[in-house]
Amino acid sequence: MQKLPPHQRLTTDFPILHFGKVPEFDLRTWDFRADGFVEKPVRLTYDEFLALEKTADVSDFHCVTGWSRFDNKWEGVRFSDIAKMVQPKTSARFATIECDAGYTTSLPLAELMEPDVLLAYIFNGAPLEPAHGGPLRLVVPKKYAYKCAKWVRRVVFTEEQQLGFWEERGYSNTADPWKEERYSY
Ligand SMILES: Nc1nc2c(c(=O)[nH]1)N[C@H]1C(S)=C(S)[C@@H](COP(=O)(O)O)O[C@H]1N2
Ligand SMILES: [Mo]
Repeated sequence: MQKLPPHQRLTTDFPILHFGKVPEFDLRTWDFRADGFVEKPVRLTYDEFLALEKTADVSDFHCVTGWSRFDNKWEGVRFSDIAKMVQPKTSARFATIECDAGYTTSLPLAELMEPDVLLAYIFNGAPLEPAHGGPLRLVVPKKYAYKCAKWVRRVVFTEEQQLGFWEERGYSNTADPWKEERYSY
């Protein structure tokens, strides 16, 4: 039996929640970049991204506002596979995820390297809808969902942690739902 983190309630639908409006994109010009403190920065087209090794993972999703959704099947590329490709310098200890529409979040590399952290483009067997972050979103099952950035375009490896959009506005930077780390105070 799955458990809910403290003070979360279960939902079976999939609420749509984000700041601003769903950004437009054109898969013919869309690209994904991974750079910063790395040996081999990359820029990939959508087709090149799809050609990377694909991994599936089923995980639970916990929004800091109090809803959780169990058993989401994500398919995409493991963050660790991207890291393997770009080869972070030894001084790189964090990454900032940059998205269309200006959203950002960041995490320690140690947490991003977990095998359940994906850059996902398929949700429950179908192409990820734009409203849920399509064409590409980050999925970090062990964190509140504001770490699960939608519309990802770039991963920047950094030496110091840059605070993300919600983290700058009072939400916890560590965001562990099991410890109920909702706010930064
Ligand atoms: N780009 C972007 N990603 C985002 C957000 C956002 O405002 N912008 N909100 C986050 C929050 S708070 C949640 S709960 C989830 C919601 O994902 P969903 O709309 O697919 O349910 O997206 C996260 N990723
Ligand atoms: Mo959220």
